[in-house]
Formats: sequence, structure tokens, C-alpha cells
Amino acid sequence: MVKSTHLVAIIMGSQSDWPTMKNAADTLDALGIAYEARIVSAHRTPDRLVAFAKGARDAGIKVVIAGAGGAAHLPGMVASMTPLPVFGVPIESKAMKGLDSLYSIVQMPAGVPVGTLAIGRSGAVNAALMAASVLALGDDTLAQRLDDWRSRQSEAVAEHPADEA
Ligand code: RP5
Repeated sequence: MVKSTHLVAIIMGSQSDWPTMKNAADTLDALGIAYEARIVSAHRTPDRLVAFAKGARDAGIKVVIAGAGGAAHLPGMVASMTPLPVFGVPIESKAMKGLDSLYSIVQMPAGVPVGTLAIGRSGAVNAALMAASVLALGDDTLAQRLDDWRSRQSEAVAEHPADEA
């Protein structure tokens, strides 16, 4: 088994999920966390799903972020095959605005957890921040970068609203 240099795997069910999941990637970039991004479809590439999920821990991955839309089985199926923490991002679907994705991901049976985030961009960004928090438990340098990121976020919020241009 070749060890990955990536601590986080961002996986998604389709290329069409990437505009949303790129927000997770950008957030990890901002925090200096190495990741790999892959398309792994629970329905269209089931063999790839099994290979990824069963091999992720031995490959050196510490946290999985999984985004999927519609009948969004990807995060739950990955969680069923790895002990790694799995954070699920419901993609905003056209038909149901992502409620289908959310319900598919969040209603896991007791014993197989998926940490489910918000629908869409907020969920993708927060999944990356959750991954960073997990990794920071054992990495003081990363913990400091996470603190700095949060401080910059606070400083970027104006005290008073301004008229839009
Ligand atoms: C899911 O089906 C994917 O996660 C995606 O959100 C959705 C639609 O996929 P495409 O038809 O756009 O490839 O598996």
C-alpha cells in the first residue's frame, strides 16, 4: 500500500459536484492542509467506492469529506467501510434544492456515523473546517493556523452595514 501525503480526501459523486466541493478544497488550501480530490460515485463507480473506502486508512488519509446529491449514498457507504471520520456535504440538487441530498446523508442508522453539514457551499466550507479541527487536535501548528483563520474572519466583518454599490 502506497502511503498518501494527503491527510484529507475530498470525494464527490460527480464532476457536477465540484463547483460546490471546490469550496472545501479552497478552505483546506487556505489552512495549508494537503488533500486529494476524487470523483467516486456510489452508483456509477461502485468498485471505485469500495476500493477507496477500504483503502483510505491504510493509505494515510485521516479525514474524508464526501459530497453527493440526490440519492446521496456516497458518504454513508464510505462510512460503512472505514473507521475514519466522514463528513457529508449535501449537494444542492435541481429537483429538490438539496433536501433529498440532506435527508439521504443525515439519516444514518445508529452505529455508522456521518457528520452531516449544511446543503451547498456552507456545508463544503464547514466540512473543511471540521476536518481541520480534527487534524488540529494532534498538530499545534495547524491549531494556530486555524485560530488565525478565525481571527481574520472576525476582523473581516464590518461593524456597520454599507449600502451595496
Ligand atoms: C450524484 O448524482 C452526484 O453526487 C450528483 O450530485 C448527482 C447528479 O450527478 P450528475 O447527473 O450531474 O452527474 O451521484
